[in-house]
Amino acid sequence: MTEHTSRRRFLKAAAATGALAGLNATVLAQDGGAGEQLVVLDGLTPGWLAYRLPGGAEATGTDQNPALSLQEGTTYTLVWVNGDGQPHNFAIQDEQGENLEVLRPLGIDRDTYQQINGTGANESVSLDVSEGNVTGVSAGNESGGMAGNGTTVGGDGELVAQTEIISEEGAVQAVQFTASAEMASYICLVHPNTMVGDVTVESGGGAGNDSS
Ligand SMILES: [Cu+2]
Repeated sequence: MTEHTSRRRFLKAAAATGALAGLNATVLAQDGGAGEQLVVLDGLTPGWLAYRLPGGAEATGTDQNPALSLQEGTTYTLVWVNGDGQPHNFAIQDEQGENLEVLRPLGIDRDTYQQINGTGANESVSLDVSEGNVTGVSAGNESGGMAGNGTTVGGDGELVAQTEIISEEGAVQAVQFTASAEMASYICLVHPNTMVGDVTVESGGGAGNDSS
């Protein structure tokens, strides 16, 4: 507990003293960097499957409800597809089972989801996010996968505690969220007993190398 507090204090101090290199790197990684902040799930009534997990964890596509290991303060983009035509949605809960109001919905169309899902699981990818929409993805080298069709979705900047329920097989959804220590699980609120997995958040982020 003390450790955690002191680390937080260190982070605050680092930010205050202008250790902005780290901050810029995070922003860069969000819309241009490695695929480590990208999560790709398949929503199925018996459980979520993962095609891409954060932090380079291996996604088998067959393990049900794999844990999401996140770094505190890092922003992730999560895209998922309705895999079975049943109603599903997405929320992140704390240990008490409260839905956390941390999700920023992004527009995405099926083609873009397919492009994202077509990238190799350990391939580095960048997402093109423009005006609240995921508009394209480039894998590895810049192979210009820009599909500039804007599927408009409301409220840039508005955070929600749960996403809309989507019921059509093949329908897709995308959200962004920034990992915080209170996050404990991800869940479909229609199937809270089967579609639920752990979220673990490692505090400190990139501040592990305090060699001052
Ligand atoms: Cu569900």
